[in-house]
Amino acid sequence: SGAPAYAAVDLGASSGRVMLGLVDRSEGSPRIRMTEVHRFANGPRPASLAAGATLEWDVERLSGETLEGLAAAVRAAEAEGATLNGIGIDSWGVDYALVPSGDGLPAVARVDHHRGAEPSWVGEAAAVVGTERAYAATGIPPQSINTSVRLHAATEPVGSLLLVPDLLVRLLSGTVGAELTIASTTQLLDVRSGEWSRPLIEAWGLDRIDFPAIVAPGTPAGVTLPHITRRLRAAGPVPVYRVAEHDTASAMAFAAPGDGQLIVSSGSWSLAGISVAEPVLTAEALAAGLTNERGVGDSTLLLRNLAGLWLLTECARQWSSEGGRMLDPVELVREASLAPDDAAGGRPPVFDVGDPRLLAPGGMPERIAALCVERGQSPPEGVLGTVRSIVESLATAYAESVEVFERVAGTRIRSVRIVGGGSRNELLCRRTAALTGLPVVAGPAEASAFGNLAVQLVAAGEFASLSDVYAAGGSAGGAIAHYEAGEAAAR
Ligand code: LRH
Repeated sequence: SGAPAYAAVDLGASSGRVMLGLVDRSEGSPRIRMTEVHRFANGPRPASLAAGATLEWDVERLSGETLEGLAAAVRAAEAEGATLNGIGIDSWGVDYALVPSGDGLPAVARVDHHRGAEPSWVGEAAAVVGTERAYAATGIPPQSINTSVRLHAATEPVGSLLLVPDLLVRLLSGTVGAELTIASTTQLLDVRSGEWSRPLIEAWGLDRIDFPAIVAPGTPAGVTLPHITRRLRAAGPVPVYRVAEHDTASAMAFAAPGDGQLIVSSGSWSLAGISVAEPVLTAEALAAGLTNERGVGDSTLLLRNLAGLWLLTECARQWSSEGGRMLDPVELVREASLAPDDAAGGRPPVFDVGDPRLLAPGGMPERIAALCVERGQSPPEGVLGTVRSIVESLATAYAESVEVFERVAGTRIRSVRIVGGGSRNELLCRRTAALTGLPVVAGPAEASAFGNLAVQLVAAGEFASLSDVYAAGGSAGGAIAHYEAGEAAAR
């Protein structure tokens, strides 16, 4: 009864949120309203059970916050006379749990954090399957965050491999599965067939692990288990969908191959990339460190995995603890943006935001200063100098990405689209427009949550296509600001 409502659980590496999407058909053409019903901070904590791992996620907290948010979604839907008709989960990539095989039983599991120290066997794993072979098979270059190298059969209890969203789908519905987009972040998926790569799994000695069957985004996963339905105080069992469970794939679900845009999903990470019809597996793509990950609708996302607002939140965390006063990263950027771009001191120092030395937490301002000095520049001055250096370095990396994708994919980029939290960062958008010389379209800020809803809405038959969903999404699914190929924002 009532208007249809759907809940998107979007777990980011620095914050999680639950959004309620309502389809309003009262005025002829449908409109989608998306409201936030729950938000919480997220981040790494020191690993409690160290078998190589140094950082982990607080899985109980993630599950608890997810359930609390879903209960809030049920209440918010009821307040609108609506019924919750679906739930989807998306999260950051690569991290996983190994849980006892088979359906049923809520999963209580350990999930290591990809920012933890590189396991000692990474070199060995890379030697067993050479870089070129692994890239040709999976489309993923060597990266210390890859699930393929974090997994080590000898130190892990054998069970089913569940990526984070699929772990939560199991908690909610009791069913086991592996959604395509999130599975494609592991470096264990065959880039052509979209199935687990048996030859690589065997070569890496991971064949005792159970790899659940891969399903496409939008596949129903079952309904909430009775005790979950009761805990959410839902009127009845709620359908659970495996959406585009990789947050990056959800954030980029509006993109289509050949659309001429460089998309930057700007959150804790910056994923700069393009949508392509076929994977790009050339030596040039490998040399540029490009990943081929799955997008919606049979597309491939060709991506550069760069640091993002993580640099800023880590600096703010350190400055807050040193200064005894909480500094808000958003406020810091606002203050930093008040200085003119070509202030007397000139351009702030620029460092490589793709440098793997920026992966781990701790000592971020010092590490950034060292990277600037390493490139023959002066270190950034003070808090605001460091903030400007971070923003300038991110914008520089986005601008370099235009050149990289034009060269490697042989395509022409005509505009830049910044989605995710970074789309609200005016200084970042303005500097990206200045350095690329291209128009920048910013938004939506909650791009992953909207993509999550979009896949559910099509799967449930509310809309015929993803583009229809985006057309009905207003600013929840579209632009929040436009920047000319120069400086100012036109609203
Ligand atoms: C961004 C992201 C990215 C990588 C990283 C681990 O949130 O999903 O695409 O996979 O997390």
